[in-house]
Amino acid sequence: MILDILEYPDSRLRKIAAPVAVVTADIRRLVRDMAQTMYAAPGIGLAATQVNVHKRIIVIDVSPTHDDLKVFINPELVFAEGESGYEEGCLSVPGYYDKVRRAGRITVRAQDERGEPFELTTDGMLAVCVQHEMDHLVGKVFVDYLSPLKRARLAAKARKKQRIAV
Ligand code: GNR
Ligand code: NI
Repeated sequence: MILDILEYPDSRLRKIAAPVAVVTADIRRLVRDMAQTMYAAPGIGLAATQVNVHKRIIVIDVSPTHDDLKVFINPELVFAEGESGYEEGCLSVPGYYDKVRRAGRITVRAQDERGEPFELTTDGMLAVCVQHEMDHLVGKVFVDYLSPLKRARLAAKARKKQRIAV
C-alpha cells in the first residue's frame, strides 16, 4: 500500500519518533508499505515520520537498480567522522535541492525487519541518506540546515503552495 507523504512545513514532521519495542508482523507490514511508497515516489530513503508514523523506522535503497533495500529499526549512530557535502532533496520538500554538510563516514547500529541487530559502517551517498533519515526521526528536515534567508524564502513558497492546494 502506498502511503501519503507529509510535506514541509507540516508540524507533524516535527514529532519525535518512539523506539520500536518488538518487531511484530504489523511493523513488517509498515516496512513493506514504506518501501513501496519510497520506490513509487521515487526516492532513495524514507523515514516513518514522513508517513505520519512516529516510530524509529527507516528504509533506504541507494542502488541504481532499486534492488538493495536496507531496513533500519531503532537506528543509533555509534560513530561518525570526516565531512561530506551532497546536494540533498527530500520527498517532504518536493522540488527543492541544496547542499548540506554532514559526517562523511558513519557506523550505524540498528535492527533489521526480523528484529536482528546489525551494524553498518559506510560512506558516500548511503552515509548521507542514513543521516538525513535519522534526522526525520527527531523532527528535523534538511532545510533546517539552510541559512535563515534561504529558509524564510522556502517557507514563504511552501505556505503559498499550500494556499493554492486548498
Ligand atoms: O529521495 C531522496 N533523495 C535524497 C538525495 C540526497 C540526500 C538525501 C536524500 S533522501 C530523499 C528521500 C527522503 O526525503 N528521505 O527522507
Ligand atoms: Ni527526507
